[in-house]
Amino acid sequence: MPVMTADLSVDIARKLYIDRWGISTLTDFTTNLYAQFSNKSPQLVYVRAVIDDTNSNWTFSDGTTQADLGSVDAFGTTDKYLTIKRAVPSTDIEDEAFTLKFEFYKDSKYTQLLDTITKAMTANIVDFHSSPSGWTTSIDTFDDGTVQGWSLTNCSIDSSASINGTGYSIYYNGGTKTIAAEKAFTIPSGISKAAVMFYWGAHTYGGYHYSGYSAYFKYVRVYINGTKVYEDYVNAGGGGHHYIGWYQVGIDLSQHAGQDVTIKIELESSVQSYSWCRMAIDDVIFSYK
Ligand SMILES: [Ca+2]
Repeated sequence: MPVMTADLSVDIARKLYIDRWGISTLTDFTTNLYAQFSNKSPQLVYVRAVIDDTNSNWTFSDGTTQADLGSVDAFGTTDKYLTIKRAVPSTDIEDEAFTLKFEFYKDSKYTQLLDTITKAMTANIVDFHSSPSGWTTSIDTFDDGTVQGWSLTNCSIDSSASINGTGYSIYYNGGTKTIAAEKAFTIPSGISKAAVMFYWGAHTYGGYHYSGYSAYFKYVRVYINGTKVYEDYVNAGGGGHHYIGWYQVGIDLSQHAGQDVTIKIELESSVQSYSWCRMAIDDVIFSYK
């Protein structure tokens, strides 16, 4: 007997942390969310995300409040990437609430609704570079030329890139590679907010003299104690030069109050012959209150 129900769940970080310093010159900014969907039913389902924000601050990157994300595999898990947008605030904002609703449909035309999951979100948009009051903040700038406690794989501290214009960053320049930086953080007990934020940037070059050769910056991933909690499928590049700029990622650690956690940041490139990808990580912010 076929049944018309689905057993669905979604993992998504519900507390957003954004360093206002890095977006202060923009009118609007976007931030990328990572959602891991699990579908324990034997049918393919289609997921639509809806932003419900009574203050109309947040939309998806195209300015709408609805995004059709495509299918979630049967008897399996599927990763989805959402980009949401807000006007840059002129002062720090904490605990700004909005709702993210996921609607699951039986059909690709999104007409037969099976299930709905609602997630209460909060956003903290704070200038962490200005020692915000109430927060305990440290920033690894690498500008002293040292690793500042980070263990590096396939990358090094280098003066070729730095978000301050002078100084150093974690850096790689070369062919196809996954680079990683790992460090342990102690999150005190009794705190209500905690996050690691960082900036990554990339510059790719595909050898244009050789048809079809290209270089791509592929993924940003973050792991807490070895478990992947964030992924962004960037997939930017191609032939010629592509300047991918600086972007920031914020990871909620508030659920780890009273614990030591290991954070691993991973960047992945895909490069063909006569091509390269330069990747950097800088200004890793650890803050809690
Ligand atoms: Ca730096």
